[in-house]
Amino acid sequence: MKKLLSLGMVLIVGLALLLTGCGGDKKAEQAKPAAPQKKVIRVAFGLNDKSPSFVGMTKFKEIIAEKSKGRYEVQIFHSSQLGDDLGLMEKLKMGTLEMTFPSTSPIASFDKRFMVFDFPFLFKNEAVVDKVLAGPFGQKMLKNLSDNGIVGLTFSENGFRDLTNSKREVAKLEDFKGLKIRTMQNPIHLEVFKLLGANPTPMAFGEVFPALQQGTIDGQENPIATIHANKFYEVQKHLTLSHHVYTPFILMYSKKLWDQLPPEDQKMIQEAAIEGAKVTTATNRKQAGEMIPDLEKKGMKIAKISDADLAKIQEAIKPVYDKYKAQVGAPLFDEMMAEIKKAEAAK
Ligand code: KDG
Repeated sequence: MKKLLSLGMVLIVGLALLLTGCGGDKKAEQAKPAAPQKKVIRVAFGLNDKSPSFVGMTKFKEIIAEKSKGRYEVQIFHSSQLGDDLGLMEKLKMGTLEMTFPSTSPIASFDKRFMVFDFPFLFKNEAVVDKVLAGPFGQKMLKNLSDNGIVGLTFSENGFRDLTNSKREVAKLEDFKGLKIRTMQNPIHLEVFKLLGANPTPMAFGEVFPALQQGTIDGQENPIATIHANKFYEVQKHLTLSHHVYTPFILMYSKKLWDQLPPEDQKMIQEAAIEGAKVTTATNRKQAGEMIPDLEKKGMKIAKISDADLAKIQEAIKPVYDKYKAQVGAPLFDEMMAEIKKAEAAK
């Protein structure tokens, strides 16, 4: 009987070991190195998933997945899901977010040197923009960001900005009078619209559509692709092809988090960012041309500014140059103007 009992015990213990995967195998499993944790790069921004930037960031995500062989995963947060430009840059400085890409204009809130891009009618065309941003001046501006806990990876394109409003056609200086225009959070942009006789108000991008819809503001200004992607045509009848300022985007990384990355990964991320930015820029330029007829089809009335009216507008906003040149730093301003002249002269 005793023998039978102990045989039964042996059988039960054996069965239990089999079911739990056996002591020996378990040890082997524990000894196996744990699969390396996927590193996450979160990139957050204000524009939506129809924007050229979303297309560019999707390319960035694909390149990172391929080049890192799955070690890194890029997560995209569009439409101000994680906050507005100023809040996102704060997160980068604190090291609680990896990447964002504001226009250069809100960067002025903590570094006035970046207002150098905000003077109106600086760049004649995209070829000049490309030369200046890729040249020594542009590269120096990217490096300047490191004074603020941010790594400037590369320029990308927001683009030439055009004006929309719900009140009337704007094609002459007098037409700006009293219009409540939303601007980016930047003193030069505010001053320009004041000098034109409008009533400007700064606002984060995420608040613009509801403010236009509710009529707290009459108009706003942004590149064609954004006007289209964000359906501003649903609440704005008038579009003026003013091209009054060009704003670059800067793809940026938190310096705190960047400094923790191995150099080969830094190189991979920077190269992927440059490729992503190229896709954004090409998409933006394609859309800028293609989407004007569609905006017209959707009911927008398109106005152009004649050369004579443009001269009057430019005269009215001249004081902004004297007022802000010193704040930006006269040598920096002069350096950029020299680069622009050089780029304009180059074939
Ligand atoms: O994602 C970037 C946007 O938030 C942004 O900078 C858009 O040009 C812009 C604006 O008008 O705020």
